[in-house]
Amino acid sequence: MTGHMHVEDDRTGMEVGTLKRALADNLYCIQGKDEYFATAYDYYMALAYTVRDRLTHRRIKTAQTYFERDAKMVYYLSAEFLIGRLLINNLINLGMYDQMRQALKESGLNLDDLLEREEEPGLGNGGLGRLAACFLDSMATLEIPAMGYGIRYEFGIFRQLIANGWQHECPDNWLRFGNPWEIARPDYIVEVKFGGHTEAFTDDEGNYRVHWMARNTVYGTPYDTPVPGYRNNTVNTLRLWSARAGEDFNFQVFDAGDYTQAVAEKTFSENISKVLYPNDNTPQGKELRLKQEYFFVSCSLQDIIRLYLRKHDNFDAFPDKVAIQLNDTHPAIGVAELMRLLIDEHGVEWNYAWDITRRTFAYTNHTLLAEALEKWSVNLFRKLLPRHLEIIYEINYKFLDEVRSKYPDEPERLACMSLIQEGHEQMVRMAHLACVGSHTVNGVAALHTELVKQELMHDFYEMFPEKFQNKTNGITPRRWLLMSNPALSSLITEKIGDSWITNLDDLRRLEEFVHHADFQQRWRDIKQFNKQRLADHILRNNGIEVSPHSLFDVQIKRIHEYKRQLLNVLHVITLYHRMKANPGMDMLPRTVIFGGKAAPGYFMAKMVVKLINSVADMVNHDPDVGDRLKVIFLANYGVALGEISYPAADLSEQISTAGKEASGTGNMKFALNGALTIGTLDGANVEIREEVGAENFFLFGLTAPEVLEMKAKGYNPQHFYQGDEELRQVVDSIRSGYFSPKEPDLFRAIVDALMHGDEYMLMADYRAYVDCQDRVSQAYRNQDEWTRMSILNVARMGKFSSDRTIREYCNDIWHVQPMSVTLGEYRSETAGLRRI
Ligand code: 26Q
Repeated sequence: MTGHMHVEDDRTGMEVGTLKRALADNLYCIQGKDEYFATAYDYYMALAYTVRDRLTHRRIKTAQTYFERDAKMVYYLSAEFLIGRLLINNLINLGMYDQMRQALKESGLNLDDLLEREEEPGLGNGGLGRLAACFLDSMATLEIPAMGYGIRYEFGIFRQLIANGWQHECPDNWLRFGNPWEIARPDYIVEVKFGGHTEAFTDDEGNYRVHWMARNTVYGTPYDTPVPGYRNNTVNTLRLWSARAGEDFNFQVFDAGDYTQAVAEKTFSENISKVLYPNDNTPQGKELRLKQEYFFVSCSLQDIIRLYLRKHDNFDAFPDKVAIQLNDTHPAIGVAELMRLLIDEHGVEWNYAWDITRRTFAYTNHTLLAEALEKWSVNLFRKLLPRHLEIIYEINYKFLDEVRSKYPDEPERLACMSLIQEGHEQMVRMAHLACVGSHTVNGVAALHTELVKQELMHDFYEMFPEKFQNKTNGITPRRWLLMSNPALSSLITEKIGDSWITNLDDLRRLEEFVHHADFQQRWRDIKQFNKQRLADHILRNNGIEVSPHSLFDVQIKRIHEYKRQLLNVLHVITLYHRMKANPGMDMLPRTVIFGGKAAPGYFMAKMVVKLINSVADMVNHDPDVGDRLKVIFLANYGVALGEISYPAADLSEQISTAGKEASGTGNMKFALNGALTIGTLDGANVEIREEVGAENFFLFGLTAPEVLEMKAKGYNPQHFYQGDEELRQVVDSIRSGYFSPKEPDLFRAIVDALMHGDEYMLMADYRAYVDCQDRVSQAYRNQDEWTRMSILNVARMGKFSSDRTIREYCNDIWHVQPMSVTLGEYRSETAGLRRI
């Protein structure tokens, strides 16, 4: 080291020369390679470690700042964080993208090639997990003292393979080559107990106390991943817990001689953080899932209390220093766990503990599907968490007393509101626990919140109206525009400056250019360029050539009946029949693109995947169709594939049955990238339409009240079948085996679902949808008009930045303030070593 060089420049500097040397050092010292032996993956790792060093410096400063100033902290508890690839995000947020590209170039390496080497962490299913990741980005960017807590799944969401049109699942062994972003913290290991029984006793002061004699212990090791804000010095932490069996595992059982049982259970506790449950909006009541939930919640709460007690010696200030957000009911056991920790472990008295608990937690609801509300059998609870069951009973007893005194003449309310559902098997209702134990309950879009208040949790709303709030979801403009659509970002920045990146409302200034012919032309060229990029991906992966001049009609999201991918297929088949009946007809060329995973046990969803692929096979190879229609199923849809799909879409399919999609966030990613939406009045579509203007949105279908009304009057799907010739043809062709000639009965279940019951009202909405699609095609023929609408959509999407959402959580729920981090120099003499 030369004498005059700053220590900071040396270890964490961002100049091209410094970066080149750091890359070489990391390749040598961490990967243990030189240029003769290094693989592309080694270069990727060296690059990632070089970035991590810059993050670490800021992360330590951030933690120090929060600690020294005893900041009120937000703890976001979520069973899922679908963060996506980190390298490019970290480069951009640290403001070192250009320098790093240059440093690599001067070292003979190409950044784009290395970016592709990163495994995508798939630690989530879909919307809920991705929302948590957008929130982390916004909290760091807004300088909010915050930490995410979750599970370090060894296997994330399965990789989807399509073979012969069917979905197959492959384990996602994402850690096999190592993860350069995480740092293990074995010094913060915590113990989590399971099973056994409880014993009451009287302590020295004569108080009633309970001892939980657990059957076994699992250890949680935290792994920290840095979360940088956009070009500030804040680097927050995502702390994920990994499970290990205890050393002295279960020795009582050993003594009893049941050796095999003990060893089997050891594997069982190490299974806790093994795999993400791949269900989305359909909870599976599996014992291992409940263990996962309790495991990460207990680890996190113990960690939160440990951090709090470094600055405090009693719990008086706990709710003023700690805000805990429950991302759905998955961490709702936290309500009982905090009570247990306060009462049993820290000797706090019940009423005081209950007051602290309720002032600490807030709960976000993400669903309107009554069947998707989490419930756990009381027997399972008793077996796994006997102390928590006692606490839940006690909470319930006191709560039902309140209900009784508020509504003395309405005893029927008790059964509806109880935390315990009676019946042949008693169940714990996690949403009721979360609601009773929180100061605030929020929905994720305006319509959703209204339906939570009026339908899903109406009794609770009547009893605690002040608890309920709306917090419309948002997405981070860093990942979903700046990073994934560099061409459009540059054009926008050229015209209005770059303030939109952290103040998305500034996109409004694009409206000024909406009539400029040259601006429109560049806007179109960029969409064309992004479509070509997706077309290349499709050619490589599906072997189908699609025209970037066709309308790209895209539906990418988890496969679920309520999301109605099947309605989209019915439209595709309609277009196909029209061309078969009239081969020469002038039809607007379309490429209809689907992507999404089906839960492995969800039969109907898997049948829909097969149907899409069967229709695609028929349509794509029919010479009568030619270039006018192509159908593509993109395998293994996830964050990375979303990043190339949203920028390439002309049309965004948001067609759920009204009243079923809580919010949707894909709808926002499309619109922010200049796609127009065809959609129902569901979830956040309502607010998107309000913002972009009804004239720039293709609306169709029943409204939520109309759906309820039609069902109440006795809905008969066959009425629509009889009354609509095109619909009849479509259903008949599926039923006759037209798309499955070798197995004519293959899609029987799909046809039956449509014709009998049609729970999601596809038949009722079919005509409105197809007519609306015809209007879309007409509109697309006028490219100037379409481009104008596309620009206005982007210009008016400001509301849907997750920065706005997080500001609202901070002001209305968490009551936390931003805290800026000042970056001192990195000096080894002030770092950790001097303490040793
Ligand atoms: C629960 C118990 C056992 C196993 C699995 C689950 C489970 C897992 C994931 C239940 C639900 C989910 C995911 C739900 C989800 O993604 N909901 C979506 O949340 C988005 C963010 O708020 C909304 O935009 C979507 O509308 C909503 O569907």
